[in-house]
Amino acid sequence: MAYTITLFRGDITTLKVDAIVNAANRTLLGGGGVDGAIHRAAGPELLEACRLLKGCETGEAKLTPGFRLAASYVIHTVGPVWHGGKNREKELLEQCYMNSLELAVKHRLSSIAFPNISTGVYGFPKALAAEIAIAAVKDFLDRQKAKIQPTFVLFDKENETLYSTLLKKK
Ligand code: AR6
Repeated sequence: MAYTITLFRGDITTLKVDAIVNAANRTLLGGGGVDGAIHRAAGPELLEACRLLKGCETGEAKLTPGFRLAASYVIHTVGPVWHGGKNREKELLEQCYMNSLELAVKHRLSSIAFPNISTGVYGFPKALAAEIAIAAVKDFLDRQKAKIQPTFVLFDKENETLYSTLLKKK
């Protein structure tokens, strides 16, 4: 295995990795939660760069520079809103992780940090989201020759417990 999954409890905007992933909305024009924190830390240039992207579909991902962040890039992805689980939510969440990693490969990045996409305002059940996130990242990286080190950023205790339990099991 060419990668090690790291867990980090805290604020994603402090991480010095090649790319941090933003849990954005389809406009890519900012919002609350982790999106708001990333835009505040990166500075107004990030919003200008996002405007040029003309939005992003759910499950897809787009890249900008990191501007004032310690991270070189921000990969913006749009998680699904949880509507009970029968609207392709699981598949779309998986695609957020896969498409973000695909962009990391394309840009030859060697480290990436993910927030717990969709588990805040978008209401995705945390335990299910954690399983999907870990499985998607492992599945992608197991098939990938390029060496990319992934970090899951856990902002709350519940997610920290979920991720550390799931990673111990596997
Ligand atoms: N660092 C790491 N994780 C964080 C941070 C931070 N600074 N702040 C919050 N989280 P959310 P969503 C965690 O709501 O559910 C925005 O308004 C948070 O605890 O940020 O995908 C967008 O513009 C949770 O575990 O994103 C969209 O409109 C996780 O990040 C919408 O929210 C995701 O919570 C997207 O909703």
